[in-house]
Amino acid sequence: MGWETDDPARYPTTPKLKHQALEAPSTRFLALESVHRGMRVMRVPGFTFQGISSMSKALLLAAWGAASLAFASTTPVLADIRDYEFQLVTPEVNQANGVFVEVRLVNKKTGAPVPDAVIIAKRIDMAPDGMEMMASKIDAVPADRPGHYRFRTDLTMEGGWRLSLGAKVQGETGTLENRLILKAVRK
Ligand SMILES: [Cu+2]
Repeated sequence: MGWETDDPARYPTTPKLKHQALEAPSTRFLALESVHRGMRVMRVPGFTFQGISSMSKALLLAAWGAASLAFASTTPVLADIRDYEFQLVTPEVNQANGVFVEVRLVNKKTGAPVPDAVIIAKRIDMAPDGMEMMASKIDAVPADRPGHYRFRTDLTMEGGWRLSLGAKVQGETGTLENRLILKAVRK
């Protein structure tokens, strides 16, 4: 049900670490959210942010700073990796077991296909239809065009599926993370 990882020898991080890396945005969000919660707690009637002691304000600002720092430290400079994007070749796929989902990786600035990326994480689930727990097995299989990446999966139910991909792009630092929505339809 979790992320499946490829080529562990090449990227010898544990699946858990990878999972965390891929979930980093929500972790960061939680950090910020907890600061928000703290501020909300301060906003009880007659006890406004302005009303709290300068010591508490300092602590609050420190917490905010720590959260921002956490944001920065889990987000390497992604100016380059953000130039890339996975795109679905076909947004509608036959609802069946053993079907293929194909994506292309493009450089958004040039439109050029990008070959030889290494898919380090992949997951497919029915999050778009409110069934994030409903994940299916997914395997990378060879694609016949450079810059294309192909997966075999079981689309066990009609409806919206989310394909989440994590990839390393040759010559770029950071990890590309994309979530693509496709539709499983009866043909
Ligand atoms: Cu479902």
